[in-house]
Amino acid sequence: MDTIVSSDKKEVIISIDRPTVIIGERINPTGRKKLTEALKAGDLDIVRKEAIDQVAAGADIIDCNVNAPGVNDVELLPKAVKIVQEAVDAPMCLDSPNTAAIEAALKVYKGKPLINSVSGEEHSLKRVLPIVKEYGCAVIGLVQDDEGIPKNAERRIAIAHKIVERAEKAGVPRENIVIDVLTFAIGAEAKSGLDVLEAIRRIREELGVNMTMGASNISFGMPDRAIINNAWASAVIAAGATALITDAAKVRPAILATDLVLGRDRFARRFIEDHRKREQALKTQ
Ligand code: THG
Repeated sequence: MDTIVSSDKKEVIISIDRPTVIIGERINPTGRKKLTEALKAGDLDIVRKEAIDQVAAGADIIDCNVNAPGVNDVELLPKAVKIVQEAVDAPMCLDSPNTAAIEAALKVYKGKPLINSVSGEEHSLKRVLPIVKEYGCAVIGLVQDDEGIPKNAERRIAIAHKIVERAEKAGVPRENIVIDVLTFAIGAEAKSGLDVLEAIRRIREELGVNMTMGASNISFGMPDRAIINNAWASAVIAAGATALITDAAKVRPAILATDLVLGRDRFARRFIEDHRKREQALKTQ
């Protein structure tokens, strides 16, 4: 199953038969004071720079979240979209809990974006799916419902089924849904990792949809986060995730190595190319 997202200049295909797609997570004020302050002041210079740096680091799609207390993202998200689309060719993932901001951003976006996100919660299904249908975009389906993030694999799988069914009823084809199985921080919920891997395997078998996963949430509150994020990226890709929301600069080498050992990098072309680039960068330092 192919999930296609695009800008006016570039198309990206998410598929189990292709290399893992990297959704760059860095345009997000969570845990970033400087970015939050800049966004409050309406200053989008960091947003532009992050878009350019992430593409240089190998991000395929740029997630854009400018939602923070004190920021009117109905106004700011469309501005950020324009700036990112001027700066880079990569398609975007429009990210906001505020449906009005998503709609405002869709009005100016050129191409077919990914929306982050709809969930299994009633209010979300009702509000977001009609917009996804109207604009013909793709959407991330968070495996979470009115009772919160499930604490076992079974419930995660059931919510994934519910999201796909409701989307198809609303006229959104299955290939435009990318399920996100969501994980807790490993420090808070030790069994969560295994549940998520089981859910990914079963959802792939039962629904065949593409799946994404934030590869940085699992390590919140732990030291050496990059090591944990890399291990987690390998595990979820091996289980069947096809797109990761992550920091390309820190996690891409591990993703390429995982694609290589899983036979998703023909002739090791991508891995070797990336190795050469890193070697070159070291030499010119
Ligand atoms: N699924 C979906 N969307 C998501 C997530 C997900 N969006 C948000 C998040 N998870 C992915 N994005 C981030 C962004 C930042 C961080 C983690 C995940 C992060 N920030 C550092 C911190 O908070 O300490 C600060 C980074 C810095 O200063 O450079 O870790 O799972 N669909």
